[in-house]
Amino acid sequence: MTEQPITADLVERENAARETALKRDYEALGEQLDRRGISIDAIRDRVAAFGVAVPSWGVGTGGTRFARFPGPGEPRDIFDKIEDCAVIHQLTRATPTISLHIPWDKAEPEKLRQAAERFGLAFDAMNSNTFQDHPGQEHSYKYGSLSHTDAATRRQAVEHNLECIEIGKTLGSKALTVWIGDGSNFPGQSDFARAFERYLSSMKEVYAALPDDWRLFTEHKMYEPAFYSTVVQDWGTNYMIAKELGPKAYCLVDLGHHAPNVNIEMIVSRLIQFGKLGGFHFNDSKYGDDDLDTGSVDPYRLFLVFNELVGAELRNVAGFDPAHMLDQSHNVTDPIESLMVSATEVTRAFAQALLVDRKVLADCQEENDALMASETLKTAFRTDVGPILAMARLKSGGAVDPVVAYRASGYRAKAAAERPAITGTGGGIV
Ligand code: LRH
Ligand code: MN
Ligand code: MN
Repeated sequence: MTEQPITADLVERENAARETALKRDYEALGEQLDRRGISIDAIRDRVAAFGVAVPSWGVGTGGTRFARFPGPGEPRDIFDKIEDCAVIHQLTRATPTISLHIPWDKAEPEKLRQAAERFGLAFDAMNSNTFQDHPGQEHSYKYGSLSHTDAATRRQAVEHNLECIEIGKTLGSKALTVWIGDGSNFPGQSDFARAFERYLSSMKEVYAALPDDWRLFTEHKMYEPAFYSTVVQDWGTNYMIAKELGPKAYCLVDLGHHAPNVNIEMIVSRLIQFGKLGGFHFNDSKYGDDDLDTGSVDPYRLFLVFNELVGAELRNVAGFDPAHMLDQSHNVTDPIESLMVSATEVTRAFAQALLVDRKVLADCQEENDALMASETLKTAFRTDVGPILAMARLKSGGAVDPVVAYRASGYRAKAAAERPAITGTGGGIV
């Protein structure tokens, strides 16, 4: 029997207050979709089966390099984080997995596994961290990690990745995500080609240690912490890495890691076409790697990404199985609320993309009818799929309105009573 952090009574009570209105809204939308030849129940069931992973590092309050303003009831350790993740999944039914970051989440693997199992949760991709120095490590990553000029530092970074795989094996994870901050701040500081060669040869060692049923995700990012050049800076380099390493290597697309105005949905399409799309870190941004809540700034872009994903699925693209993960930093909100809303936004984009009339769209493309092609997408995007998402949650035992139910539960106040307050600190959160 899996445990739930919030009492079932509370959720039922909150749902009962909303059920009648929801059923009416669902019926009205069902009728509308029926006229468009779409079965609302079929969309609801697809949504109910959809999951996005919560980043363990997202449930604590984030910060910038200037300051961090912690909220009440901050998780003290990974076990508190797992409990917060359980709240998110209990109410949204959309986040059955957690993505761990090592060594931030380091604990006895078997205990981690049991803690998640207690709430019916599992683990998504493991994340390694060679972009910071950690207590007790011998060599510094100040000048790089997997691409460092010093062989001993590279070895240490490789070993860390191997350790992440080992921990992940116990946890039932099936993927390792590698993001490095390696790069340079001055023209001339680093030899681009030699740094990339060193990176590739380190990554070949990591790749060689992957179990047969694992995938390796490399995550590119244009800049930051390095501000002049970055070793794995864009999707082109990322694609070369995945090609060079082999069939278990794929590219991870973090929505915040691109140059401004880059057409991310087109990058997604290219990676799908050439069989190298591994997965996503969902978030939103206005300027750079802002790690804002998914869908909070540009929900249309999120929809356009999902439009590519649903299109690929309908084309039955061989081996197409991207991992969906959130990667956000919550500086001014309750992280649990932000993550619940963000998970909902991901499912919303998925549901909207399922509504695209693909036959009409393909015809418009053939006929070069630019305006109607765009309108076809907009028709799907403008459909308020809220009742579908709420009904999917209700049917799966979640909350019709997760944020309202969460606030009514008093979970944060209870957590604050159990978890001692953390005072504000300097920045340093990635
Ligand atoms: C880098 C990044 C990467 C890290 C996470 C904390 O900006 O997106 O995925 O692992 O942030
Ligand atoms: Mn990321
Ligand atoms: Mn990032």
